Amino acid sequence: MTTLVTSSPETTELRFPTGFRWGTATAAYQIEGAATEDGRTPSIWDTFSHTPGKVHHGDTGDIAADHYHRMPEDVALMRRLGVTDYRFSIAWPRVQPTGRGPAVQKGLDFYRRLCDELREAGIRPVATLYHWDLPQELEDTGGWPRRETAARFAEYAALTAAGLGDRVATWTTLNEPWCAAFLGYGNGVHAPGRTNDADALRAAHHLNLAHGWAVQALRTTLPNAAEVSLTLNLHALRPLTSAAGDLDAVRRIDAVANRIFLDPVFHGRLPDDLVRDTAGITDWSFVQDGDLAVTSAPIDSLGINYYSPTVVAAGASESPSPWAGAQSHVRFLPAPGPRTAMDWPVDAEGLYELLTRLRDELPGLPLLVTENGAAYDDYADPSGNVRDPERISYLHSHLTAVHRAIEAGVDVRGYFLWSLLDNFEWAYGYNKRFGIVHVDFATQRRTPKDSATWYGRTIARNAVDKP
Ligand code: IFM
Repeated sequence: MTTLVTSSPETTELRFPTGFRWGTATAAYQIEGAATEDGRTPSIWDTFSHTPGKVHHGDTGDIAADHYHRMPEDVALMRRLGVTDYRFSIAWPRVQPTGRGPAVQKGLDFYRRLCDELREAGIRPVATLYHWDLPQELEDTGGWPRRETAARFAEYAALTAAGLGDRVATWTTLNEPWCAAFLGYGNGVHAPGRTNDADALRAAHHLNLAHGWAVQALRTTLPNAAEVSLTLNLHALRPLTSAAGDLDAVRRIDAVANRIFLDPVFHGRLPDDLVRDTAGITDWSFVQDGDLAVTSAPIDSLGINYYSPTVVAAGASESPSPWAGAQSHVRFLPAPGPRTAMDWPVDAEGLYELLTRLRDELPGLPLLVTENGAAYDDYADPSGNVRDPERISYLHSHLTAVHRAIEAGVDVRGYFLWSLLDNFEWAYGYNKRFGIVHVDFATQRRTPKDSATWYGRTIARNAVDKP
């Protein structure tokens, strides 16, 4: 663990450990654009966003923040912020169009140039192999509910590691497999938009398997020093009351949202209660002998994406839901407090709860907060400034929670702010702005918001003010 330099009663600041990694995060489909350039083929998100009624306003990622053409400008923005790390994702349909065959050199070259630009700026490249842009051809042959897709992913991981292994410091296999499985195949609000609980559970298992096979491929291909990781959007769950029914609601959602990934990946098992709760949907016979040894291949760190907590109680919620069987036993309630433009409650305590849970459950495993941030209705005022005091307050409270977790003995190695740029926010299109840099999508003009200045100062101090 890094040395903790912490706060004393007299100081007015909360200081982070020496060597703490300060980053920003983005994802390929949300910022790159250039959807048909240099051999890239459609992903499930191209198909989904071009399907009428799926994305707000009919927005697509065809152009997005045009990062594919403006990458050096965006790296220069990060250099000015002083970030130590940049978390980006690699577009599978750019590197291995259609999900089969050899890597396309032009696709790899874009990421080689990005890494070179980052290195030049003194920024460590942190790459995610899958942030939801499955090649459409692989969906057409069954998508994540099909086992073969996991094998395809391992091949793509090996090809990409062979092409970029000399440049990328940290490799993350998957981003938020819960969303890929349950929003993509459960309630269908994400691509590919399918609504079948059994498929969602199969997808979750095959994503775990894809992760495990990819870890094996990365270990074989990469230098020993490479860090291999996974990012989960774990749910910070609260019961409405301490009544048994509400506590059982927490258990059910914990099984289908958290332990469905944590148990196979870190403990080599499936949660018994998950298998029992979902018996009416599937018999889990798609889990083959040896799979759980694969899914639990050791990794070097775990990334946590956190935005807000979830309050649950006994009851029932609407279908289609992303909760595979739990929906008829659980209802979801609004958490109290202020809300972001996503209508998500602002509650940093949930991040502290998750981090301390992981300290106890996975002792010795370094953690990274790989996403945290907030959407607000930002705009450039007549003098060209973008004032976003609510975002600064959100970031401050969450960094305070991270600091408190470190003081409580959690080995948090870094924090990646979501997001560097305003971008394509999936089903919300360009209607939600998470960036600390404002993007005028009509002109692609970038304007750092007040929160960017605040974050830059935080990085330079390696500290935030005491609340
Ligand atoms: O924009 C997304 C990101 O792609 C994954 N995590 C949550 C973010 C905000 O919704």
